[in-house]
Amino acid sequence: MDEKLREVSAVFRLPGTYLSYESIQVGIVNRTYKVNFRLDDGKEKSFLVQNVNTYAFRNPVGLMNNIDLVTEHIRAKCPNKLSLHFHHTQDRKTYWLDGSNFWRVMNYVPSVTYSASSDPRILRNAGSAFGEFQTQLADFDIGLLVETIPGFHNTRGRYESLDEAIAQDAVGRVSSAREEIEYIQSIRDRACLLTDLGREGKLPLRVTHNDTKINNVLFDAKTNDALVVIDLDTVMPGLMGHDFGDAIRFAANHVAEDSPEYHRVGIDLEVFQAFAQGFLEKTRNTMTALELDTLADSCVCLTAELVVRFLDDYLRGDLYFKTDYPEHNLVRTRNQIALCRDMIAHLDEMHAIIRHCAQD
Ligand code: GN1
Ligand code: MG
Repeated sequence: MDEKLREVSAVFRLPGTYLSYESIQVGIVNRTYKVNFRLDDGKEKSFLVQNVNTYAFRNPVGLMNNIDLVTEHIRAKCPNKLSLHFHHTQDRKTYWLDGSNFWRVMNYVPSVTYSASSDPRILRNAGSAFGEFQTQLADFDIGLLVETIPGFHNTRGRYESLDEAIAQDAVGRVSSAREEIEYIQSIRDRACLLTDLGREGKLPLRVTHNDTKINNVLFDAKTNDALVVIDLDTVMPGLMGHDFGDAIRFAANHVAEDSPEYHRVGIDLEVFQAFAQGFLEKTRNTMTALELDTLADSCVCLTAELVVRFLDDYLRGDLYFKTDYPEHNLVRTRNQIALCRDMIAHLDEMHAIIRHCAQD
């Protein structure tokens, strides 16, 4: 890897002398490395090198164009806030295509990230950061964006893909996932609520982030203020509930999404409330009544969608998500099913919390 990263660093004309690299273990689609350099003045500086997964992102050039437009829009609005900065190659591109490998390089922002936290302030700040991200892009022309993954949050489409994977049983795993298949099929209509309302034109299309895991917010290590929202690969036209629901699915689970301790899986309502407070503080003035009424349901929709995606990938032989062991996607599936069940059991409380936060 060392040789490759030296080569990529040279293509992006990074300054100074290459010292070392570290793999960053966050994210289960792209591959990320921190490369460390010694500058001419003796100081050390780091950069983030990413190998974009072109199996997931079929149009990486369009994706980079989306990111350029969106970051430019946010920079123009908030010139004093930290924003993502991509390095250019000699021919002024923000990417380098090396055979089938798609590379890009960003400035490394000294910061901390959390894959989980029970500190209400951190959760509130994360909610506020994602809420603000949406409001900053409220006047952005949706027509300029390409869909980096067509049908990304089309839950009905995700179910159709799952149906196909079950019918094909390409790697002979269907028999090991009978119960999971049965459960996720039984909540199909509930899971597709957001998709259906969107299609019927009852929920407004907005520019959304679409991958709102809490570890996609960088925090100041000392103050825990949110610095910037990262991972803009899936910024596309979407629904408000996609961002809220996915964030809750990830951050408000008592355990990580791939934990096999299914009995501990469940929604932490304190975390839910703290995130909702931050998110609604920024968005409640622009939110429609139906968006607000379906915000709690969106958490179930997004969790069910991930069940469908993890299960689909398991049945197809782990083509999409990175896995560390053969049952990894099945464990993720089971975990997210347990979360789905628990959310459904607590839905009334979730609705009440949302209503309360909207009035604050
Ligand atoms: C992927 O790789 P990462 O952490 O950015 C996925 C999300 C899933 C998530 C589940 C482009 O995100 O949609 O919610 O894994 N991103 C893509 O951990 O598919
Ligand atoms: Mg991502």
